[in-house]
Amino acid sequence: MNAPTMQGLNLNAPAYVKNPRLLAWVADMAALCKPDRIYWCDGSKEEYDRLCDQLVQAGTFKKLNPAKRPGSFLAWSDPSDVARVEDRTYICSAKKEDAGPTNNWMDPAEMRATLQPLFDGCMKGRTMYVVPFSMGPLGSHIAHIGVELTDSAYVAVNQRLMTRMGKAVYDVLGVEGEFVPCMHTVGAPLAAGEKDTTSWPCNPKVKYIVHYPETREIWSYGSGYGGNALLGKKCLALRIASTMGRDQGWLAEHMLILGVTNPEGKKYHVAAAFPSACGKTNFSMLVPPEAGFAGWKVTTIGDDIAWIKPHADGKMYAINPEAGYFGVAPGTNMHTNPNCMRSLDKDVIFTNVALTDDGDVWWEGMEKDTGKLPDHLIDWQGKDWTPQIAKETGAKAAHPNSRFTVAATNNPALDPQWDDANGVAIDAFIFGGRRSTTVPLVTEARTWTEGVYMAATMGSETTAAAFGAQGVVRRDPFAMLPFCGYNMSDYFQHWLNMEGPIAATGKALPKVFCVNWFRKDEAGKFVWPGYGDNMRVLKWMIDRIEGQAQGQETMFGVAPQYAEINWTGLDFSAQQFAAVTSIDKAAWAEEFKLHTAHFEQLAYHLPQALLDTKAQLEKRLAA
Ligand code: SAT
Ligand code: MN
Repeated sequence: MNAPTMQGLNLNAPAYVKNPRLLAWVADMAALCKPDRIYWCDGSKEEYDRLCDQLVQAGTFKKLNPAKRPGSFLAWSDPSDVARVEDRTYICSAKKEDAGPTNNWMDPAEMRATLQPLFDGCMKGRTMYVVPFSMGPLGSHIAHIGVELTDSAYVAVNQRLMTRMGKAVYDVLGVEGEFVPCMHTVGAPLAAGEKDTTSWPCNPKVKYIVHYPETREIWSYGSGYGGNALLGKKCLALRIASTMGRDQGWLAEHMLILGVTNPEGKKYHVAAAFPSACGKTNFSMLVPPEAGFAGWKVTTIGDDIAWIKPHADGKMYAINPEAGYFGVAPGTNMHTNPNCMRSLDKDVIFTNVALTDDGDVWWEGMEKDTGKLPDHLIDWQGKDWTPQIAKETGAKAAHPNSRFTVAATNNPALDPQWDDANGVAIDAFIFGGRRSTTVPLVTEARTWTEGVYMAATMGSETTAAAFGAQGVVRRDPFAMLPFCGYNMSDYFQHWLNMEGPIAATGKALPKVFCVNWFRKDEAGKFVWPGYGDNMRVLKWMIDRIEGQAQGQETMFGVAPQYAEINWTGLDFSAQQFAAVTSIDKAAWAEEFKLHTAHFEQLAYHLPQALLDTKAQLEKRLAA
């Protein structure tokens, strides 16, 4: 044991931790945060079980009925701590322009001065967990290591499911290796001798989710919720990694990665970006329709984040930096996502779903599987719930942003290459938002630049994954608006720059598609069935890759002809097809006005190529 003491506190580092910079940093942070003790996570099953037991003792976890949901737990958060807090999330680059107009910015020195007194003593009465993790397959040249210091055992156990966490990370780190320091506290220190009576410690008043892109640091204060507290996810794998990617020539994206294998055994890989809570997990676990798709298989590499590197062979290789799923529970059922439901059979941490009378979990949407609502539940706030109460008050049993945390290895559709250190070669990128009007079901960009334009101008109706009004269209370029660690216009340029090195090898770039599963009719009903039927669109994309579908030119790229889609087993008329693919000239004229406003906001460093593309599209619209 290394045993330097900091102000009387034993650092207690295991002998296998050999990185002097890490040891010094933990000592410094312990001196600052003043925890009662330090615990170094080894990532073992034994440790996981022990920490889960402690969480049960503390009242944070309820152990679910082992006959119904073996190895699983339910946590209910503080009612104020249920989503990412974008207005409390900061990119503290040295220069404000480098954070850009879409990020909150504060001068790094000023932010450090603000955080110093908050972190001073913030872990009093609590344990500081040292959580080492690899984002990406251990030792992969595309992967990066992070170490999170947290006073939340909930975070430690979630990190074991969400990342490659534990002892093996120190072997990769070695003496010299680099890691991203991730500081996290729930911001609820205890007075001397005070017992913690809260089952979800957090700071309901003060929250800061802070990134220093130049020094690659993350400091998170006051929240225990996923995206604010599991710092490997949005903070490291997107905000910090996107800046690393800009500097080093790769991409960190808010994308699922899936494999599609055709009946002849040829496999394709697709990376797809959608804003939070737009069905990324469902799409990544898609089950092709039985009729018409015999022999087709979809497999999951990742459901939320992709790190993508161009290679000298002219292909772009992607890994999933994560090792688990932190997905939205409501709406998930055997129809929308059977693979996900099967993933949730055992060894799951649920957060903010409802508890059934027999010790299992429930959320809105599960009634589709059972044909009826449960007679009685305890809702996510610990209150009685009955169908009658729901009818009278509109009370939801599960919070709309309630989540499950589960290891990827639980997924029956897990891709055999999901943990491949080299990643998989991407054949197509898909960009999609949630739009009830205007944007067609699917179009293919005619050029790389047009694809970047489509992604850069993506809009989506807001959801419960972030605090704030729901259902308003906001521009969410590349589904990265809340997750890009630097200036969005520089990010567009970075994407445009990707074309050069690939084109120089003589290889074709991945195709780029824009999709919208969410068009509604006059009655406000979704026209496209979505879910498994999205396979029909995926198949058309593969036909395009293989040069087997001619498509038809539209103002906004190449669209499928009705006859090019495999309709076997689905009753979907040419009229319905027109309703999801039509381009409404007046609506698009309005849409382009919104693109103009969006580009005006992003004027600083906005690539001229995007303005030129807009002018060309408007000319096509007028023609
Ligand atoms: O950011 S989270 O991981 O909490 C969920 C999301 O918004 O995608
Ligand atoms: Mn996400």
